[in-house]
Amino acid sequence: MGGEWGQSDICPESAQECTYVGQDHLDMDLGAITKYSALHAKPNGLILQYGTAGFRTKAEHLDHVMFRMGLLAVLRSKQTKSTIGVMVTASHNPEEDNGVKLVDPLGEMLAPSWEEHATCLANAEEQDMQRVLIDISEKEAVNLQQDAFVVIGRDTRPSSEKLSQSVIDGVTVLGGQFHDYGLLTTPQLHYMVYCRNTGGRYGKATVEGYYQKLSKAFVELTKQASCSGDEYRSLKVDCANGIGALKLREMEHYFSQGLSVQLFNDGSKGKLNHLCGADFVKSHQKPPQGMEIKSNERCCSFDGDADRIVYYYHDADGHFHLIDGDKIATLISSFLKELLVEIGESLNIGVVQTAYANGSSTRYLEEVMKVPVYCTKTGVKHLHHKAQEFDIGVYFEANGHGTALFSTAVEMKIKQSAEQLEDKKRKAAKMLENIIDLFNQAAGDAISDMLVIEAILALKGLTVQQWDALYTDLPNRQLKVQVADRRVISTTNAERQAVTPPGLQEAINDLVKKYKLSRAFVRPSGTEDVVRVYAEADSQESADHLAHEVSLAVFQLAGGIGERPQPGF
Ligand code: NG1
Ligand code: ZN
Repeated sequence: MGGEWGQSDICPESAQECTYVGQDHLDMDLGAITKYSALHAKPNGLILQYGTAGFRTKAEHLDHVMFRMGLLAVLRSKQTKSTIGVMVTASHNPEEDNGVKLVDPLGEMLAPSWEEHATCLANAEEQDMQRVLIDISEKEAVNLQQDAFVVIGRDTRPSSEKLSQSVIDGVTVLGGQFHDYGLLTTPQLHYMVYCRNTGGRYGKATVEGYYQKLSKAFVELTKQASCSGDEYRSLKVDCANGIGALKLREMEHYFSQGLSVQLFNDGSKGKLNHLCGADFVKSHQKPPQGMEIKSNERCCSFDGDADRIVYYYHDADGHFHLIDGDKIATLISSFLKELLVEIGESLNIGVVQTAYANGSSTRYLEEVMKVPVYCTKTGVKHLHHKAQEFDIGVYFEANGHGTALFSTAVEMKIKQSAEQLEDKKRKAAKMLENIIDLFNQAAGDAISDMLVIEAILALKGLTVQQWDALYTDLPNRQLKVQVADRRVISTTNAERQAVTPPGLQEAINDLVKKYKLSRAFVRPSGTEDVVRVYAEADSQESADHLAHEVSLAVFQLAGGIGERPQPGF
């Protein structure tokens, strides 16, 4: 399955699964909806699913989806009586792709029941579209008299401008008000939604407001750093030829007192995400093209919509060292814990990871840092949700998507401490107050995370090598296997164990036993039509062998198609 319509095509049955039984509705201008919908007609037979990152596929198949997501955003806004966000992006996917996701009132991912509505609405044939729309309103008890407000952002893909216009058409035909922010990073759009729904308490809902809030906190923090000099104050940034370049360039002068950034892959020549960007660097474990790296220089890469970041450097022997989301989470949580000890607060701090987190990072956090670690299913909404359970929750996917969340009670407490405590403690509390401001608490944010990391390195006087040396990653390998229907694989225990097909988990257990310090798991991808295999072990050779053997087990037991997985990478 899959193939022709791209990565979101994972649920051909979903159109029939929608059980809407509608009646006419007087509060919608059905004539106008029909008329405009015809201008954004759905290609016959196209089925897409609202996956972990919204809808994603080739840009030319998305016009109707955009229009319909404009309609849905209005309904969600009316129902929640809040501003809803719509982001047009396909993140790290190739330039030809595009995608769309809705952002809920507190800057979070769309609620699961509305993901189902999104799928049904996107897949309804033209003649059924109105009925589905009405039925969603009824099911969700939407008051159609309520005002609606939608904010829209888009990345730099050539297709994004036109597609965001289709979203606007959908919003207006249902009588919604909107603000089009134009070009934004994904986390900036999340920030705007959060600001607008919290009466400006979180920040000003403008790009300028975002720059000012983050930069002020960053400059305050770095003023306190005793280490100065170029080594600490300069950073090379690979912007994946995407929106991150534009926004970082706009923002640069706000924080230049504390950090000087040199931008590469800024979109002036290369193609978006092509041989560059965080996803490329993480999955190929090598530096991006288009960036000259001298030994021990600190470098980082954003992905195409600037919600992921990874760091790296070349050592004196020319070896490449990747510092991924796990090590970022470790640096951040260690620093936060130290500050809490200094302030004398015993707050409940937790780190949230997925099964892809390197075993060494989990061990280091639990055994050395004594920080509790939790594992959730893949996809930031799961991590974000879990992180909200703590006073301070730090979450990162190994691929560099993550942030830290602070409960309202903690924010208040720290604010008070920053005013009341005696000198040394007050300084630590003030630092924590600024760190809280520097994090984008609505979503993982490459720009915000970069500034947090840079501030911590400067404050602790850590070089990139010292940071890297906190622990040594276990060698690991990720592979993809093509199967006829990846839904035959179901998992449990935060995706670390396969429940079906029968015999697969037993086979993996037997293979894992053959290697030292080993671990392996398989899961169906939520964004590609493949099964993902992950293995780690005490040596690269063992990790590679284990990954290959597990791939063969998947191929045999889960209906592999095409060529059998071959050894060697
Ligand atoms: P899938 O395709 O479900 O593995 C990938 C990433 C996720 C997340 C989503 C959304 C890995 C192994 N998986 O999901 O972490 O970022 O894309 O973009 O990195
Ligand atoms: Zn992204």
